[in-house]
Amino acid sequence: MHRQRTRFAARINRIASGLERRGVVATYELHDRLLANRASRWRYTRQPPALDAVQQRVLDELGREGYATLPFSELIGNASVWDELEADGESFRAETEAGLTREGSGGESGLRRRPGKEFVVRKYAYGARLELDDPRLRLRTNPRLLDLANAYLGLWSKLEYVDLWYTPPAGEEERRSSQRWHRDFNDRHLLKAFIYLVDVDEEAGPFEYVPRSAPGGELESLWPWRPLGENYPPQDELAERIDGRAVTFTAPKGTIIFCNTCGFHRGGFATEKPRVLATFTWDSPASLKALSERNYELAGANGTRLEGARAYALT
Ligand SMILES: O=C(O)CCC(=O)C(=O)O
Repeated sequence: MHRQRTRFAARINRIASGLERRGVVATYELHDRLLANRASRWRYTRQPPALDAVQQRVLDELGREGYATLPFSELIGNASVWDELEADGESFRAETEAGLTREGSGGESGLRRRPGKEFVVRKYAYGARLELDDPRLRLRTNPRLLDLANAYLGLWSKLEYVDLWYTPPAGEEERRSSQRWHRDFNDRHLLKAFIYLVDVDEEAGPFEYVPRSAPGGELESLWPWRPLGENYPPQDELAERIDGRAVTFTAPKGTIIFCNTCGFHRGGFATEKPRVLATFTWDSPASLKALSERNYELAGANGTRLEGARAYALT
């Protein structure tokens, strides 16, 4: 009797989660095709950003390869913006290393990690409360970045995720989770930026990417992106199919990497040295309606006012 009940409960759960999945996919498709994204495409078309030559080059590379990389200072010439980010990175690094030392001696570290991806320490993880006039948010709404994201996605995007990451070296463990090849589940319209805050060589777990594997690229049909689809293919088979085409982003501190992570990517497999970076994700309103969740909320405006695409990205 008990066994039967358990089986019955498992079946009901399967049906319920199957229905839930279908509901999520249907909500996403509806918002992508008709509701939220249509409105945000319309806003973009009415007020397209004016890009300069550097932004245009990044946009062209992103369109062709699914990624683009350049020195942060080439994109954002105002040195104080970099100085602020670098200082933020340094204090996060110091706090994290102090926490890891406490953890190593059996104490409470107070470090933030996400379940399933414990190998990355995050400044915010979920539930950050950011003020509009917080210097850390200023970079995130910097038009040099946001205009590019919107031009690439062809709509007014939402800033979904902002964070600093510290990946401690883990020796030669097995690759886990996002250290393995995968497509991100968040959205079909997705752009991430990773800004290296330390020099990253092979031992610091560089980001890696398969060019032209995002939707629209010639490798899109390899285990293609689907809402809630299978996003981790068999690793050996994938390696065989991409046949050495992956790019490894070993690069100096101050490098920014833009990429569409609907394409295959992996990273953060730091073996000997820590990796510290800042990361942002822009996606479409449809994603926030169905597939993803912001990792921050706005705590208050303190008299700062944003308008147009910048306000839209944060609300
Ligand atoms: O840590 C990395 O380099 C990869 C991160 C990643 O897979 C992701 O942000 O989706």
